[in-house]
Amino acid sequence: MATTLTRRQLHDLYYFLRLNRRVDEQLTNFYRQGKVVGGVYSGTGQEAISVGTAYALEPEDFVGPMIRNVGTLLVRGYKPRDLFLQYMARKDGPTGGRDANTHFGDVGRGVIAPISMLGEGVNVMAGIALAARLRKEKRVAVTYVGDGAMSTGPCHEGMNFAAVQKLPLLIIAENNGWAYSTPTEKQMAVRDLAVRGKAYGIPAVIVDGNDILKVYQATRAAAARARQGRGPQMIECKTMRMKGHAEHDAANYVPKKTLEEWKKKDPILRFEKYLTSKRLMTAKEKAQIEARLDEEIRADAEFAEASPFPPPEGAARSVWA
Ligand SMILES: Cc1ncc(C[n+]2csc(CCOP(=O)(O)OP(=O)(O)O)c2C)c(N)n1
Ligand SMILES: [Mg+2]
Repeated sequence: MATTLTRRQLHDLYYFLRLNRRVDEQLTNFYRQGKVVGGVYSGTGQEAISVGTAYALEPEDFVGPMIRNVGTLLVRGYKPRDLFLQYMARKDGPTGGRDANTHFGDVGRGVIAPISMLGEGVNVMAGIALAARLRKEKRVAVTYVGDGAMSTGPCHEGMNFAAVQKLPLLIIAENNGWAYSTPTEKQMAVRDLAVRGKAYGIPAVIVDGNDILKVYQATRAAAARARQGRGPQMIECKTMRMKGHAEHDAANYVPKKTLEEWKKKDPILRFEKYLTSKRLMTAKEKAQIEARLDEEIRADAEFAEASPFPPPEGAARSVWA
């Protein structure tokens, strides 16, 4: 795992991985306490993809995170409280209680809100990349696509368009083995999502999505190529969805053995082992990071729970049609 990251940056990566996991855990607690409006979709087991890709970008780049990419939002400056408020549909949240999961964004932070119709995010982010080029801005746009989302027509239209137009689009294909209860082998006749990128003329690499340094390095390299005008780039990240589709889904259709095998490849434990074995993080430093997380999660959970629900008379505000 050769790397040019500084010790400080490595600790940053570890912090964001743990923050991502801790936010998901807190959201699960809120869900079980009946405080969440709707469902909770976690990125457990896939944190290295969200954090590693987002951390490798420049501030002017645009990301289009999907529901499991809370780590991307955190790296982009959103706070745990934003997620807590949002999932509990509170007034002080990013959508003021109008949406109850991650359908929010902020152009100022380069975050484009997800689109629920799977595959369409590719087109939207291709459009962002096109806009950047027309304005002669050196921005890269990043779209996250699941194995299931990659089966949709819009995804293929977007990939082809980006390839023909040579847009600075990064396609992060998250191959986590499942699309709800459908395993990838019932989803597609090829083994790798990467071949689909190549079929459209998009250079594609496959990385271990549970190895944050590999994800980071692949993203840095791909973003640099895209920035140089070499067109869209694809990174297929092999990983595993470690929970059900959402909290309501116990995922009894996933073989226990598969889960046990993937548990050993947990991206956070692996990175922690790497850092400690290479003496890049001491036990004391690790404890300090965890103490900081304890405090952040506690304070933000408290803040979110104290936030009121939005007033009913404001329900029609921002409704255009
Ligand atoms: C066009 C479309 N069809 C179906 C759905 C319902 N749906 C939401 S998430 C999901 C599974 C997505 O699987 P994948 O793309 O692999 O992402 P993952 O959940 O594994 O992160 C489905 C079928 C949808 N949102 N959009
Ligand atoms: Mg999937």
